[in-house]
Amino acid sequence: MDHDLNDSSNKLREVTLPVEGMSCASCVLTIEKSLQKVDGVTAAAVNLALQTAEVKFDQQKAGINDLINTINSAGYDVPPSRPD
Ligand SMILES: [Cu+2]
Repeated sequence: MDHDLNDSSNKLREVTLPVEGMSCASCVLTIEKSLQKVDGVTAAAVNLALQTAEVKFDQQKAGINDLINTINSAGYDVPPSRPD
């Protein structure tokens, strides 16, 4: 039988990333749509007031670097922050 150390409930991870450079609702939409296109991302919610992006993703398909790269490609910065 399989002894899988990766509990399936741990595959999904949720992170909140700081995002710099957003100024309006369309920035929010741009980032949300970009993140939602990333393979493994199941949900993305960007908060303009807090300047954050809350992302749920499958850790077997995507990593935090993928999320940061995606935000960067959309034209916004993710400043280095406290881990998690
Ligand atoms: Cu904008």
